[in-house]
Amino acid sequence: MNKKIEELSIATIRSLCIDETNKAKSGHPGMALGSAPILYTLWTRHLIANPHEPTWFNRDRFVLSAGHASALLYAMLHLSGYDLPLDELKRFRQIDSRTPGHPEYRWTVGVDATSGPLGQGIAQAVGMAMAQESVKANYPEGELIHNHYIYSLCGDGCLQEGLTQEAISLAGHQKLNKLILFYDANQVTLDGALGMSFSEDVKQRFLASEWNVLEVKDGNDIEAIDKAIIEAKKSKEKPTMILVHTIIGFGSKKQGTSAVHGNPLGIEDGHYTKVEVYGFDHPDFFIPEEVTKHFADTFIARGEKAYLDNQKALKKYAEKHQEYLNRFQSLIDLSVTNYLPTVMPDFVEGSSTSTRVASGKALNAYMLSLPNLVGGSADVASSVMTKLEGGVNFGPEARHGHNVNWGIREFGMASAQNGMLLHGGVRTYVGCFLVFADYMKAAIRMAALSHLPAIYLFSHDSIAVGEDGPTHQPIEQLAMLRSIPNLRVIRPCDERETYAAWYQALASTNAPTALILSRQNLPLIATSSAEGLSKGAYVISKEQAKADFIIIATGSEVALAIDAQKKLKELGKDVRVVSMPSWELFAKQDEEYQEEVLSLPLKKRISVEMLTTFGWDRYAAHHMGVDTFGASAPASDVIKKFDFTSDHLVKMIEDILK
Ligand SMILES: Cc1ncc(C[n+]2csc(CCOP(=O)(O)OP(=O)(O)O)c2C)c(N)n1
Repeated sequence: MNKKIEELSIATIRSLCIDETNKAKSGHPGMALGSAPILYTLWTRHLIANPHEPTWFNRDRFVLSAGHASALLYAMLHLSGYDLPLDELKRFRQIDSRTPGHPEYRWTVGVDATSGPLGQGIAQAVGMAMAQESVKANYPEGELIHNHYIYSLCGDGCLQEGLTQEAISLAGHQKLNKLILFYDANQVTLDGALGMSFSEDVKQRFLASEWNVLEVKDGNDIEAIDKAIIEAKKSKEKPTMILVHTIIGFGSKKQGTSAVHGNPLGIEDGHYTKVEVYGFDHPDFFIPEEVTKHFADTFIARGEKAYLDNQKALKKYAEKHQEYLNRFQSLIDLSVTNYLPTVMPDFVEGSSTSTRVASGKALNAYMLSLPNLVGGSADVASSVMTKLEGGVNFGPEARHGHNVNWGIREFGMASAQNGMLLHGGVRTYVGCFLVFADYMKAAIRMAALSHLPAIYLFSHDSIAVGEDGPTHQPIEQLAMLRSIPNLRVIRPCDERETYAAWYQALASTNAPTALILSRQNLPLIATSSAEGLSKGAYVISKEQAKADFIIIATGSEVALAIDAQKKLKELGKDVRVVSMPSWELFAKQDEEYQEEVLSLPLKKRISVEMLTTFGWDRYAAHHMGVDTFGASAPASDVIKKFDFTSDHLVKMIEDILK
């Protein structure tokens, strides 16, 4: 390879990073300048993707885990022919530009994952690698049509995050050999030298987690980087970490210090760095023609050829496996509605079951027609009912398996689930106790922000957990989940609503769904309805003639509300009961419907939910809830202690109506 064009290309990339951040007067040039040769080498010599078919399913994936180095990614995407014009680089970090502060999936073409919250990118890359294995193994000779690498770039910051150890440990255990992680080891973070807070031997950590570890001593040595990638791609059993020693802010007068981590170089230092150090004496945002051609000859040519080869492979595959190919192609985009049964099963009137068990049954029923559902829990499969009966465990020896044993890695699990969905071809669910949703919060937020149809099964959904006590009894978690934009939270009241909730979750293609499930048995309510659930709230038990009052209940409290309604009737009070499994679905209904369901003013409504009352003010002026931590005792005693009984509800309503 012509050394001159390589040097010129890297100088161009680096100069673009300086110009983007300088023009924006904002952004993070440090890591971008330090790791430019890594991405240059990857892009021009290895990465396979087609800028003209940016969502091509068999492309390699790239996750910039250190999302703050976004200026670098945008420079790479522009030079590689993606639909990201130079003007967008000039509008880096400005309102509505395609170059936001941190990379955003579904916003900028060529960005494979939203990243920026440090650590999550690595976990997402791990999920991508899992999804690839699952897709490949679930089709006969799947590797003929689907087989690619997953690359990620992280910095010191990502590896300080606890989440990454969960992800690294999982990837090693799962032997995800198609995963290649570059570690930009520049020994500097935002506040200063990494040594102020970190002294562990990262290589040993990866080795202990069953990874391949390679090292590049000089981050400007592209032959050494290339050699490491070639070596990493040969790995048959292990994911590979390539530790690259780099200099933060390479070339700047402030190189090697945190001063260049998150501050643009400024005009003077920018000019000095570009001209004196890189030998790049051109106007801002200048791209030499040879560089454009170099990217066309390397990255673009390789990607286009690989794309055409893959199209040929798909055609050939069709000769042998047409039906499988149809399925393969129909499942890439995450929509599974064509596979969902349209009729609900019959439920046994008078039966009683916990909604976690109902969820397990629903999952297994839907699985019969859904070939690509993969999921599991953080070591609580038998409590949260996340197992596919008769299913095989997903693992190195059984990539076709649909049951994932995530281990006790809630955050890693939720974050990797995002990666699986970003990759596509699979639909997923993950489960744990509701109280531990807090451990997953940042990944749930990421799913919602990235418009991923993740599914969360959260069981043991109130103080009715019982003996495990306040550490295991969720109080504020439901309010937390409801506060996340674009997350649909559904707390079904019985088996029928649970089936319907699963349908809603699977039918979604661009929003995650959390199903909130009870540990304790709940009676099947004769008037519960799938259609009602789809609207978020509905009248589940009508008033006799003219309602004096409305009880709004969710999940396990719906039966209690109906019980109170009966008692109130005997006292001459005419009350309506509304089941409100989902605020978000209800908020999507038109005003007329909303007013029809909640036809009385706020002060004539009470919310009943065995969790915090926080947030319920929007639907009711009165609340029956639990605003303190719970207590450890058998469930019935805890419920008694908190007076969560229909008698108490009756008394509250009588007092209000007085
Ligand atoms: C979870 C999380 N915490 C904090 C931050 C803020 N932050 C952004 S970059 C950074 C330092 C990262 O250090 P490193 O990975 O070494 O990047 P470099 O200094 O090399 O650019 C911090 C603390 C963040 N983006 N995400």
